[in-house]
Amino acid sequence: MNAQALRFVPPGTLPRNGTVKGACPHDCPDTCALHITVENGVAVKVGGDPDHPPTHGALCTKVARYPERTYHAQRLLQPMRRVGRKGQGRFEPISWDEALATIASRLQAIARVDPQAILPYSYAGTMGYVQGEGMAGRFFNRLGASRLDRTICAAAGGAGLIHTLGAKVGMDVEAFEQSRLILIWGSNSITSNLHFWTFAQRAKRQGARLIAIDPLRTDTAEKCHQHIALRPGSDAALALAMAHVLIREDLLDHDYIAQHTLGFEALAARAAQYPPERAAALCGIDAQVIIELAREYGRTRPAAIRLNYGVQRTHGGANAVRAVACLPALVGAWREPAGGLLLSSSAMMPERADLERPELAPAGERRVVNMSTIGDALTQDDRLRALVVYNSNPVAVAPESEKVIAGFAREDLFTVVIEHFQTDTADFADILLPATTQLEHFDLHKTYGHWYLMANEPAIAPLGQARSNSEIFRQLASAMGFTEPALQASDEALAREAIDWSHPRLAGESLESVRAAGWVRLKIASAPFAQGGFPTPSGRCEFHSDRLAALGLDPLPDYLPPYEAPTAQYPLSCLSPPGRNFMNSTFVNIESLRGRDPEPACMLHPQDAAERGISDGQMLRVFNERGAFEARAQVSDRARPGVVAAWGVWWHKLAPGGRNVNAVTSQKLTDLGAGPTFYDCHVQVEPVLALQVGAQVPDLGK
Ligand SMILES: Nc1nc2c(c(=O)[nH]1)N[C@H]1C(S)=C(S)[C@@H](COP(=O)(O)OP(=O)(O)OC[C@H]3O[C@@H](n4cnc5c(=O)[nH]c(N)nc54)[C@H](O)[C@@H]3O)O[C@H]1N2
Ligand SMILES: Nc1nc2c(c(=O)[nH]1)N[C@H]1C(S)=C(S)[C@@H](COP(=O)(O)OP(=O)(O)OC[C@H]3O[C@@H](n4cnc5c(=O)[nH]c(N)nc54)[C@H](O)[C@@H]3O)O[C@H]1N2
Ligand SMILES: [Mo]
Repeated sequence: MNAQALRFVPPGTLPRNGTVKGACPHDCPDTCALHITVENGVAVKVGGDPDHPPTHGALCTKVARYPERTYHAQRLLQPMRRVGRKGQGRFEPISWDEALATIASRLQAIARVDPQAILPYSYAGTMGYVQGEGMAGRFFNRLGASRLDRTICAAAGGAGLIHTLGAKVGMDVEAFEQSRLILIWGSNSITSNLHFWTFAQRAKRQGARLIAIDPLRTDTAEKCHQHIALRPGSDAALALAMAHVLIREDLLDHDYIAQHTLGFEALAARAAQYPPERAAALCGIDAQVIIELAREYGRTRPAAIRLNYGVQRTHGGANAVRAVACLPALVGAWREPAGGLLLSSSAMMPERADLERPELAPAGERRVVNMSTIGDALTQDDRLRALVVYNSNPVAVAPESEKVIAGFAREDLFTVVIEHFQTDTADFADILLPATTQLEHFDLHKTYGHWYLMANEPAIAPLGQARSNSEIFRQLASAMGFTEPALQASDEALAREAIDWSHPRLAGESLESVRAAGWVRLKIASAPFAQGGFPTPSGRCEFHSDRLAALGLDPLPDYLPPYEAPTAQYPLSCLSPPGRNFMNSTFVNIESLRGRDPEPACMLHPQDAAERGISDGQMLRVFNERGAFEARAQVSDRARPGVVAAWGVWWHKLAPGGRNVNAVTSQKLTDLGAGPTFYDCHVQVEPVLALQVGAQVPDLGK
């Protein structure tokens, strides 16, 4: 395939026929480069760019369906106003002028009394600088709204990395191909990071060993040479015991430790408390497995760790990431390009800190609301009077659904939702606004799983009356009477202002060159920490963190037991990892994908099933004191005994019984970063008798 044959369209022109360069907007480490084929003004195909190394011409099943999603009959195509009760999902069409005027007058009335009674709620429905927080952030800064702490995904792991390596930095995903040993730790890569898996497979073909560390024998674990099925939330104990063995057997890189780390003696003292036998008991695995894992890790070069966020969704999530992130420095794995660790490399992107123009905000501190406890915030904090939701579906994805739903159902809460579809959250909107999809708007994309900056050109005109997020916030700013030019910056200006173009990692590049090529690789040394130079205060990998000590916290990584232990009432640990055919709650409403995953499934071990008289394929009720949901039993020894797994975040209203797995998850927060603890959750499971299906849980208000 060559560029000529594809008839690429120059940036900024909508083709009648031709190929447009795009970027996948989703919250995924792969951020693929897209080729969008347009015929007679219609986007007929979305494919992967064969020349973009991380994408290597392949897309996941979901994003290959992007045209189906974009042209879906249920796309929201006009602004609407609520006519039914909150949550009922009944709306009538209104004009854009009326929608904007209504929102402006409601927000103005609230802001006159207390601007911090208004809260934006958004996450990574799109990862772009322009359609993400670029203009929205400016608008809410100018308004002086409450600030949202965007913790729902990566806050604990981010804090763990920051307090060990200094920032979200990590290996080049392409270098994994040359690794000799790859630990795939808390990651079902085939589902959630497919393009990494290609590099891991190439390494495997060249003789590398792959080891999965995961409570479940996932599709990924199944294809590794070894699978270590530890208990959820026990990773820090495993990593500290590995350190214990590495130290005891002197499998260390003394020179690297002396030159590029801080606090080795203190870490050694901590690791001394975790002999393999103790960790084995905590992890529910054999001590010998830990000893051999440590030996293999200490003796194989280059050794790489693909850590993912699955490891940080329990009480001690940040400490777990900290403990694992110490390992590469102990053995000097960072010396080679194919050694080290990758969780997120987003801080390697040379972005500017002021895209959202903090100086537009009124003087004084503004309070912060944690998005992961929005249920409590809306039901207990009566200061909140208005929510503006975009790029997120909190009613489905936030923990402890009954509280979230009760909060969104408040009649006194003015709620604006900007969406592609009438999601669970949209059902609670007072005003529902139609947003453009990635095929219909321009954006510039940060990435966190590879080292490229990506551009997305619009391929088609907005469908119906859909408008882009950036356009909607510009128009809301005007409707509110805000006159600052920064609130009218064009999409192109926002993209230009997102990035520090003078940074050496982008030497010779410009917005124009990125747009023309579709993507550029950041200029980063192939083994970025071979000579240390970590972005910590000390410049070293900080086993011991003075910053944590100054906060009165444990300066060393440690194992923190999960909040929820098995009890007689709720004996089963409930995980809810990503589903292969969905992206969080996105795509759940796309029929062709649901055809592959027709209803929520819950995997459980044959022993746990037998004890409860459950057979494969039977409908289950999964419950605890917070709530209940229903799912089809998948009886399989891929689950550890005592662990059940409900895949994917379903829309409540598309799940039998009207509830998804977040009915049972809790709002407790992680050790550092105030992140959610989705996988720190215990439940009981029982078969549903035919007559009871759907009878247990109250509906969403219909
Ligand atoms: N298809 C698809 N891809 C996605 C997503 C999606 O929903 N669907 N979501 C995207 C998003 S938002 C994110 S944040 C990323 C990453 O999302 P992650 O949440 O990191 O998802 P996974 O890579 O599936 O890794 C989770 C794995 O961790 C395991 N796990 C659970 N608890 C523990 C534990 O305590 N210790 C260990 N070692 N393992 C544990 C689970 O069994 C599961 O196999 O994926 C992105 N990619
Ligand atoms: N139980 C459980 N819950 C979880 C998780 C889990 O593992 N288990 N994972 C958590 C994680 S890692 C994450 S990241 C969160 C994700 O939670 P969310 O960030 O809410 O992600 P999505 O569910 O994908 O919803 C994104 C929404 O944004 C909309 N959207 C996309 N692009 C645009 C746009 O350009 N404009 C506008 N206005 N809207 C747009 C989509 O239509 C979609 O409805 O969920 C969390 N929830
Ligand atoms: Mo996430």
